[in-house]
Amino acid sequence: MTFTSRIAILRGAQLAAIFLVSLPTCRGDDGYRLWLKYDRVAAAVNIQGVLAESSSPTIDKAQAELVRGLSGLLGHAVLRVKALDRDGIVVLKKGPFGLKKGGYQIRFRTYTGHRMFLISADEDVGILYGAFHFLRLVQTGQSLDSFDLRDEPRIDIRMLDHWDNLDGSNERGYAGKPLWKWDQLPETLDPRYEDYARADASIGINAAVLNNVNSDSRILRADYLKKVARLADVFRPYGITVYLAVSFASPLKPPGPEQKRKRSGGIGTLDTADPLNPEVRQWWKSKAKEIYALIPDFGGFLVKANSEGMPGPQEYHRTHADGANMLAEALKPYGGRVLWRAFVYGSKVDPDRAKDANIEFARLDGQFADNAFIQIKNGPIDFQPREPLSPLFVNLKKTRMVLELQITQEYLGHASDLVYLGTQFKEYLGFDFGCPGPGTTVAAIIEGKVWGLRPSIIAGVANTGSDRNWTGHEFAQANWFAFGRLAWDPGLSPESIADDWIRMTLSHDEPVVGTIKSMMMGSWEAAVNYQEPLGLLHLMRASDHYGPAPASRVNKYFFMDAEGIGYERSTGGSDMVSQYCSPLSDEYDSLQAYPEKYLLFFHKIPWDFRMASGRTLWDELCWRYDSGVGYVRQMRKQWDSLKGRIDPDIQVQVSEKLEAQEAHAKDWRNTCLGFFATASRRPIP
Ligand code: GCW
Repeated sequence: MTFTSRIAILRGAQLAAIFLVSLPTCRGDDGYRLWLKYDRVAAAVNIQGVLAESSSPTIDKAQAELVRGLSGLLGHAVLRVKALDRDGIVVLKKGPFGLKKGGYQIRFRTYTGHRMFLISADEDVGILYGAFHFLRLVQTGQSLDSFDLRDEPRIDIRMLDHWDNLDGSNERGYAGKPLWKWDQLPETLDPRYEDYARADASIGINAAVLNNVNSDSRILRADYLKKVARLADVFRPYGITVYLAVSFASPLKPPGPEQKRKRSGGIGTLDTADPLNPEVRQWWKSKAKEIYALIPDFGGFLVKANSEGMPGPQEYHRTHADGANMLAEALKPYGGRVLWRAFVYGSKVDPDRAKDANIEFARLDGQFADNAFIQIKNGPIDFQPREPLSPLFVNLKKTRMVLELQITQEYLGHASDLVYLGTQFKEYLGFDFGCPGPGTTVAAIIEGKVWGLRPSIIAGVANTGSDRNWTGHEFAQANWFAFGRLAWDPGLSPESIADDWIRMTLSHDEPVVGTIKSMMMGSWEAAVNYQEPLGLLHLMRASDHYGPAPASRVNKYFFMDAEGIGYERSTGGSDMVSQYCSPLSDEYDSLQAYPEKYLLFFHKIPWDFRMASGRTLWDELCWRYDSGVGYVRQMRKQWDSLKGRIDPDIQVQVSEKLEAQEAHAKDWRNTCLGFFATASRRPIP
């Protein structure tokens, strides 16, 4: 299979030759190389060698990546060189240039008579990121004569949270087993660890929580810490800092056989985990000391406390702040951080689950140590297909926050549905609360621009696993990619990110790129429509969160009767709207200037309510479900039209998945509308 692609045009003669040729694609692609495919591209630029002015583990990796990548992309050997003695050398240069950590410049220059590319940064890791950016420019065929850019990350810590368990399983993972082979560590290193680090670094990810937030306290045992240290050694040259999710019960004695729930036991010798108990505090301090002796740049702890059965300070009548601050104190001497999750709910706090996290945490604002962060999921419930943003983002004004997004498709069709999440991440990051003033977007808050609190952190629950293609679905790779790119720069457009990913992963052929991009761009909206449109929630099967299983007309998430459907969270209902600030609270309270996408999240609406489209709510629901199915059908046609123009193996795999997705979407539509019809008693048009 061959195709012609024209990916770059040299404007002006200032650059050495770039010319266009037809090239074959690589056949039988197994997806392992992700977007770092360094197959020959149709454009050639005169690059002969890579010169590193200084050496360090990270700069050496940058140089090696450039040599490997450029040799593949250009189809001739690009060498490590020691002198700038000819044209076409990429020079890696360390500053100071006044760039922030991770930032870099890429410039085209003439130096001592030779034309060269300069990648410069103040820190080694900036050179590595610059190298990956340079490769991306070549790989995506961008015009090289405009190589004069300066790029810096807008968010300081860009983190993946792996929900990987120690027993070889992973929570909400759909791509095989966890990446880390705990039973083989620390003796044996899977080469995949380094490839994981390369992939992360290529999109600017610089932190990883290695284990599940439903943490097994054994992760803090000396034998496991050695395994963690070995992984940290692999990741360090790639600028990735390791964090661990820890159990609040860790200082307790191990669980006895009579304790059914393993989570209530620890690895220590104590009978309490009370955060105000001096022995407990000392236990954590000693543990921190032990960790930092092995991993000097250890990032810190992520904690899920008093949530879904995980232990926490409330068991000892202490607050989340007491718990977080105790850990913060233990980590402080070493520069470590505590990321304390706000994902808490329970009928004791408020019957409306959506209110719980805000009630529990807003009242503690100002009480957290300066190295303690509250990690907040985008929505107030969970990672539902679409949710309004959590009000906590504007109610914590004196507390550092982490935005937690979900890359793994727990509620969006696992690894079988093609759902591009770049658009979702962008919608959430760009959401403007409008108070204390316009421009109070989630991104601005997280970046520290609103309340002035740094460092800034964003986390994404990873979708990686042991599957050969890392993410189960080829297109789920794009979600990992998009997360990293948006974490680096929330200002990027999801469309341009998709464009890069397609060109790096699937094809340079313009019509092919256009078709795939158009499939991706509407795919999240379509999945929302065929699963839970207009702010509906939790209609999926309770166990695995896959497929429709609406159970009862009156439940925790919505009510439905002959009158209508939805959850009344207005001032006349649970009053959750008052957790937002004005003008948003008024908007959500009213039915007028109403964003329809959240309509049924905030209100119970009569079936005959007139929607913006002119349709009644009932007809709109039917229309939305059906349009979601229609979109998938359309994606199938679009994908089929690409036969022969993309790698045949990937074509077949994705084609099969799209077929299953259409069946999945139809199942959602038919099941949900059938269920709603039992209350609406209206025909499905
Ligand atoms: O939505 C729930 C998931 C759990 C997950 C939890 C959380 C890791 O169903 O599997 O546990 O969220 O985020 O803690």
